[in-house]
Order: sequence, then structure tokens, then C-alpha cells
Amino acid sequence: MSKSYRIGLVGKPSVGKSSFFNAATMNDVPEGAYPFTTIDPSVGEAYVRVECAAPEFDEECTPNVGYCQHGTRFVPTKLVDVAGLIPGAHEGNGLGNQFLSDLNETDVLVHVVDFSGETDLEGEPTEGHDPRDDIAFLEEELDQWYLGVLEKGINRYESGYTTEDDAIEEELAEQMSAFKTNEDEIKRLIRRTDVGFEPEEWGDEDKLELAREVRKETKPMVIAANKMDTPEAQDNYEEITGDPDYEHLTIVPCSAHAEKALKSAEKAGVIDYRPGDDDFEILDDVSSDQEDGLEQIRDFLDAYGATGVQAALETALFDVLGVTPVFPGGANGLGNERGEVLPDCYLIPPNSSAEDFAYSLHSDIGDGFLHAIDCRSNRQLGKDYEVESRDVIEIITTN
Ligand SMILES: Nc1nc2c(ncn2[C@@H]2O[C@H](COP(=O)(O)OP(=O)(O)O)[C@@H](O)[C@H]2O)c(=O)[nH]1
Ligand SMILES: [Mg+2]
Repeated sequence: MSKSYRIGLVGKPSVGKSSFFNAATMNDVPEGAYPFTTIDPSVGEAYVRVECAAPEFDEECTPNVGYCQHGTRFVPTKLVDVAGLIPGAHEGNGLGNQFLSDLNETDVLVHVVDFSGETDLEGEPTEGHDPRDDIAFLEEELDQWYLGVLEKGINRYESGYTTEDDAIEEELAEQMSAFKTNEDEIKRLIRRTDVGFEPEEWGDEDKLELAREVRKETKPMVIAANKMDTPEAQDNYEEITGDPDYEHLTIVPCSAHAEKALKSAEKAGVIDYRPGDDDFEILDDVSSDQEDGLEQIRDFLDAYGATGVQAALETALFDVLGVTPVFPGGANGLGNERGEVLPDCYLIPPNSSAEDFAYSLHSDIGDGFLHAIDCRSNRQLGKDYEVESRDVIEIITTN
């Protein structure tokens, strides 16, 4: 089976993590303006959209997991509401340690930031708080945590527990293995930061810089600028996205409230709306209050293109992490022996080759790999072919 990805929602209390989580999963998780309403991390199923390939073959798909609507596949992914980040979490304050271990299981992060400025760093109500402080706080918190682990690795290396010819990258990769890094990556990051391969010569700044690089590499991040339905958030959004210092960040404007309202209205049969769409249709007679509310949301969609909940998840997975959606197909028609048509859409790691894809299906398929077939063109693909987004591929094996 192919890997299932985990997207982690992080951020200080009261920014709207649970609201975002509920909107994305439509599960029932308590929410409220109080810190720590969510004590345990909540794991739920969310979906990312992939344009279905079946219509190109004049077929209708029968998905094994998720669903397909009007030519859009909704592919399941795990979403984790990682509650409990407070300033000083890396020192083991509050729910810090639980937070950190939950965080290790995620592949990519959505940092939910209250762009309205109506919550302070502890998540208490305030006014005029600068969302930039939140962005800095989270990055620093993660960097300090990484630094602590990095320093353990350096100490071990320097205390000579390791054998003479062990390289520093080997020790650090071992110490930082929970971050899903490896020797090659550490080596590359040491080169990139230009700190050199002699840890005894690293100053505090060098260590922090390296820790930060490892953090960025292993925990890529999207910022969901939440509460964008408020004028304060919209002002902050304009200012921050126009600030060259913040150009390197990926910021997705978002209203968890709007997404939740639309999904609820859809469930109630009042509107026709598909998650991520830029518009909806009112189906039923609605009260004028309800209509006003919905029209306000429509204005929001006009201004920002969508509620941003789907966009944040998809940006995280496809743009920031670079995951590739791929359809296992058959060159002689898309159906399998059970009569299912294009039943799977797998999410595979960036830069996967055709052979990697075969191995992600099953180790036997990888071992027996002869070649692959691009089902659109019927062309043969070698094992080194780099799989592209929405490829429909059949693997031909020796067995
Ligand atoms: N205006 C507005 N308020 C929101 C939005 N999302 C969440 N909130 C409010 O922010 C508060 C904290 O939300 P919650 O989801 O519990 O935040 P958490 O502590 O990060 O999980 C609640 O009062 C929510 O109703 C949004 O998109 N817009
Ligand atoms: Mg919460």
C-alpha cells in the first residue's frame, strides 16, 4: 500500500485549529474561545482534490477510498489537530512534550494564525496583536526543540562515545532520526549552511542555523491566515503579504468559519457546494438572515477565491511537500478484474521514479518490475522515469 500522509495543524491556542479541523473533516471536536479545549490530538480524515483522469478515457471511475464528484477526486489524507503549543513548549512547559511527539508524526504543517490580531501569544483575547509575532514564535519554538536534539548529538560526538571515524552527519542523523532525516540530508544541510564539518568549531549561531535548516527541511510549512472574514485580518493580510521580509512564506488566506457554514448548509440541503469551490448555489428558500449570511460568504469567495481550507491542505501537500498524485491504470482499459475503474489515486513522494511507484504498490511488483506503461499514450516507460502529477500508469512485471 502506498503511504498515507499526515498534515498537522499547529498554532497557539484560539487561532481556530479545531474550527479548521472540523471544517475540513466535519467531525465533531469541541471548540470554543478557550485554550486547551482539545486535550488529545485529534486525528481525522480530510480530502485533497485531484482532477480525475477517468473522463479523459471516457470512463466513470469507481473510487476505492474517498469519492469523485463532477470529475474531481477527493483523496483522503490524515489531518491532525495538534493542540497545546504555548510559548516555552520546548522547555517541557504545559502540554509541550505531547505536542512535540505528535508533531513528529506529521509530514507537513499548516500553521494556523489568527490574522485578526484578536488573540495574544497565550491565546487570550486582545486587540491589535501582530500576526507576525505568531509566525516568529512558532518557528523559534520549533527551532529551539530541534536545537536541543542537535546539541545532544554534538555532545555525544564530542564525548567520544562514537568510534574515531564516525562522521558528524552520522551521529546527528541518528540523534535526529525522529525527525525522519538521514545522513545524506544532514550532510547536504551542513554544506548549505556552510558551518563546516568540525562541530567543535560551531558557535551557538552555527548550531541554531543548522537546527533551523533541518527543521525547515523536515517540517515544511504553510501558513493559514485564518479569520479572514474579519476586516482586521484582511488589513493584516494586505500588510504582511506586501512585506518583502515575508515573501518566502507560503500564506493561504482562510476562513474556517466560512467553510464550516457552507458545509453545514450543504448538509442541510440548502445550498449546492463542493469543498474548495469558488462559488455555491442556493437551492432552497432561505430566511433573509440566512441569505444575508450566505451572500456575505459569497463576497468572501469572490475576494479570495475560496474559503481557503481546501487550498491550505492542498498547498501543503502538493506545493510545499511536492507529493505526486498518480493513478494505477491498465493499458487495455482502466477497469480491473473486479470491474472497478480507476479505483485508486495514490499520493507518492516527490521525485518518485516508475520503479519507486511499483515498490509503493507492493514489494513484489517492485522486485518484478519490467517496465511501466503510460496509459494515455501507451508508451513504455523505464524504471527511472520520474512520475508526474496525474499520470495513469500500468506496471508490467515478470511475474
Ligand atoms: N471570525 C472567525 N473566527 C474564527 C474562525 N475560526 C475560528 N474562529 C473562532 O476562534 C475561536 C477559537 O477557535 P478554536 O477552533 O477553538 O481555536 P483553537 O484553540 O486553535 O483550536 C472560536 O471562538 C472560534 O469560533 C474564522 O475563520 N473566523
Ligand atoms: Mg482547539
